[in-house]
Amino acid sequence: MGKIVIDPITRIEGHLKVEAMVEGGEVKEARSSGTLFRGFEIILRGRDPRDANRITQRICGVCPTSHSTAAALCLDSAFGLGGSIPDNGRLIRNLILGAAHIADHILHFYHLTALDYVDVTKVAKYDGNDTTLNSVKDFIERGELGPFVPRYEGDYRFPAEVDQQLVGHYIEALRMRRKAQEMCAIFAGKMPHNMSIVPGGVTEIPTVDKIASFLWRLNELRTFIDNVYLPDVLAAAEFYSDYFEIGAGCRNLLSYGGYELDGKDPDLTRRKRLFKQGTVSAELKLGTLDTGYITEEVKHSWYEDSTSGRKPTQGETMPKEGKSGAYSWIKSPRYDGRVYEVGPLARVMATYLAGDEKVKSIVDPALAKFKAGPEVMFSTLGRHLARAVSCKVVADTMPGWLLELKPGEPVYQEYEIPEESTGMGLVDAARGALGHWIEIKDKRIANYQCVVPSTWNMSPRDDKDQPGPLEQAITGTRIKDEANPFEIVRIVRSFDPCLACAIHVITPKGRILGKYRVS
Ligand code: NFE
Ligand code: MG
Repeated sequence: MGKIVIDPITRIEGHLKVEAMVEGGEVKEARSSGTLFRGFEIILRGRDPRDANRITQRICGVCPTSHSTAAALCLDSAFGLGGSIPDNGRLIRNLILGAAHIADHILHFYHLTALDYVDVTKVAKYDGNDTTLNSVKDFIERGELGPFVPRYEGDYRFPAEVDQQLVGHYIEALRMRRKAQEMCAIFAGKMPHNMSIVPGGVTEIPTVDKIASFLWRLNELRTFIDNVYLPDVLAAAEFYSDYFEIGAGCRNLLSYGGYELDGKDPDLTRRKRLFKQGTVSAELKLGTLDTGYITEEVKHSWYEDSTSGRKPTQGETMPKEGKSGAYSWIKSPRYDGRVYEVGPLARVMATYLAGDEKVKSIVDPALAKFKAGPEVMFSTLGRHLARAVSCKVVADTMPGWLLELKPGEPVYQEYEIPEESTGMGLVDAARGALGHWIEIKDKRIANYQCVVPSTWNMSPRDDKDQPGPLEQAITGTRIKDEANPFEIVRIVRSFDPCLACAIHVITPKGRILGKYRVS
């Protein structure tokens, strides 16, 4: 058996190593390792509970908005505010999170994953007047191809003019991301780490001026999503349609849903949301979400075994570097003892199976184009398509939220920090189900636990030795050339991994824990 080691995987967030054992050109076994230890749950202990909202945002520069949303929901519930956030506060939270997700999905498709399918060197043959493409051509002629190389050489299949067009979209997408970040900042105070989302609501008030500033940017982004992003994903699906059959993984999906539609139900697992909460099985059956089934296991992670299998409410983060049999700093979250994938695929499929007309009206025609049914969504391409659908659904819903805002009405609900309490915040981050849990004693944080999307997806084997979602997705893949395993990186990137989030724990002394080879 040959062994492929990709360390680190580039064009993702953070330090991920993937090992694949290959025999007869097929991956027989895979291992996903988070190789950098960090420490936020430990940092939070003993602090004012409100600090959770500021500090957990620093877990990650890509998805701080999701962490502050989860923290605010967690603190709302701990402070007895669940179901009583003023409508303006609820809507502004939705708008900030939606803008962040749009920026994030565009970032992932164009700047992280598209280069697995697009051959940038074809711009060398460009002979038109587009100044952007001509400047890329100049770079190619000078041999300055970063950040497009180094890369594993893919089996690039687009005709040259489609490749050229996609490189133009890569550059255009940078401008689009900026617009989306500006939208966030209008109601978030600043980006990337917002100042506005707080327990009780938000601190930013709506004005006609802010609504108009937000709306014209949103309109531009919606035009880009409809005319560029979604068509580009469908073009990738057309030329690389075999990736509807590659990288399926565990075929269990878990969604916390997201975007409060009325915010009234204190139970977050039942609250009315744009994207639905639930589980999705391989048979495409929708199940109800019960957070009592969530545990984190650490048999193969560098943490004390005595902490394994606990629910997040009792969770502890006790590092044990060098533990035998372990190979990752990522824990293994499990649901009812089984392996679940989270992400746009989970939230889109949960919402689709709940019969949502808007989601069906995008997914069904897209699949009809390929004469395929919803079962093909369990795949590399299915993840990309679901991400674009998720992006479009949020963007198309946001103008309605803007128009519901009522300048002059409250954005925030007063509260007192309780002596003792517990709380839970659940929301789908861009990369999937994100949960925060708090225990408060003497008005301070006694325990805080984050169970994060990439922790689910990149998890190593669990206490029953079941491989994690990414490990399962890679296993069974056919590899054409072991020295150039582009099939593996395509699957890995379809999950949009974020290792900063997945581990959320740094050594205080900044000690070197591993050496990395860039390939
Ligand atoms: Ni650091 Fe994160 C998102 C969260 S991911 S990107 O989206 O929460 O695992
Ligand atoms: Mg955690």
